[in-house]
Amino acid sequence: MKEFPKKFWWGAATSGPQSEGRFHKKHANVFDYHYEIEPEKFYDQVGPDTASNFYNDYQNDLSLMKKVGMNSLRTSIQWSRLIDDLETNTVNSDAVDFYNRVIDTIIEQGMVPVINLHHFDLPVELYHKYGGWESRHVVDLFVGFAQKCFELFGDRVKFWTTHNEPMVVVEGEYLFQFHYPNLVDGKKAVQVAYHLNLASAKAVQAFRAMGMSEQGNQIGIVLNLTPTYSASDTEGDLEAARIAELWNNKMFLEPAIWGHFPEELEKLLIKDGVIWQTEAEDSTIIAENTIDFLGVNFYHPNRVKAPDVAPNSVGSWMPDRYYDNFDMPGRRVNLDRGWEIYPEAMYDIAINIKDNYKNIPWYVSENGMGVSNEDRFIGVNGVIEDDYRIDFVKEHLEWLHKGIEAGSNCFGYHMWTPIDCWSWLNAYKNRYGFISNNIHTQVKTIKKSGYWFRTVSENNGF
Ligand code: BGP
Repeated sequence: MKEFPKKFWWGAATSGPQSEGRFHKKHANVFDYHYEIEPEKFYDQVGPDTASNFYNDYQNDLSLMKKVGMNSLRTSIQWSRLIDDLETNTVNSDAVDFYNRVIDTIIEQGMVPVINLHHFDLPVELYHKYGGWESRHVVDLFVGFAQKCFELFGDRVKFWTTHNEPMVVVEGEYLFQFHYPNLVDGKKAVQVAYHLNLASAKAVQAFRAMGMSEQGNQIGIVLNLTPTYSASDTEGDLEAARIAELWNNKMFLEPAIWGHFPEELEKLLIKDGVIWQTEAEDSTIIAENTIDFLGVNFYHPNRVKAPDVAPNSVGSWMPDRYYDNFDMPGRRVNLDRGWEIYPEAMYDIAINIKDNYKNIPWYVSENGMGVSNEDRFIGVNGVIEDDYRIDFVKEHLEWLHKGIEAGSNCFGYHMWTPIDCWSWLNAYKNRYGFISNNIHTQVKTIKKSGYWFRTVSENNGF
């Protein structure tokens, strides 16, 4: 029996834009807008309009979550729903009412609500008017939105996070063209990464200035800590891995926990002429407003090798001039999503946090397996028999457990996701939930993994 620490969070994560549906929303976020202009880019042309209908179905959804043994749930408040006037931060009363009902119901169902503030869902007007996260003004507007959330819901929500996977915003929007506005602009990407860090620190500052910590509340950030493994021990491959790690992980992890950017990264960006613009007070704000706890999303490792082409080749600046992806022969893969399965990384993450990041309290804020066409696994009783998901979670939990035994301060494990939800460009192609969702009827049914998770949660281990 692998027993986990007392009061361990057994739960799952979703987000507003992926679960609620667009109902009654005044503003469009970048995804709502992208779907409006290019629906063909989305799998089967399914957009975020209905998503998993959480806006209408939240009571039933939350009671199903309770049934699969969840004692905690992360979702997000949509900026594009809560705020009516994006400049002055007046709130939308229907939205306040909706989020109040959601938070109250989560608590009534015996789950700890964890509320995230930004899950890739910038109101698109702020991109069109100001260039979104390229602009300091947007940083300040975000802080205003965050303050409203703390003020309205901080009496009941004890755990807050500023961003979910901010690096995905940088990469999707500014480097590799998988999120609107699909730019390829290394210099802007660097500035956006800086502003997202600044926005997080400023939101933490506002949180503390409002006395949230005195009320026993905590604030953190959710990062996709994809550990980097070099293809070999040659100097070139190790160097590639070091720089990939600096860019992908330390860019957000070091400011969040140590209060400053990694010196080596700053030097590299200066040498390449792409360093961010700052203002005098920023470094103090970042230094003084580090996080209380960390959320770690982990799906797959990142394997790299020395680049085939020399980094000083002629062309526009991209961070991956310093490393190429390495497809390790013989790796295990979830072919539906194309991601390598490497549960040992859970242990490496746990030890990295323990040894290099103050052994800060942290939890696995997302882990999971997106599988297509799960109807092929429906058993005689009508339940999806997703044994592959149970095996996947077990293996990850085993390695996590070893990390905890070695002293890492992990306090929970959240699956992506409770109920099959809408997943950006992939829409409903890959399903991750403990609970399936028929997107035509919105009928939701617990999968075998959901029943299994309930026993794990009840036994605090397996
Ligand atoms: C994470 C995001 C989630 C979710 C998940 C699954 O990066 O935080 O929002 O989407 O990945 O990935 P995908 O939807 O791309 O399959």
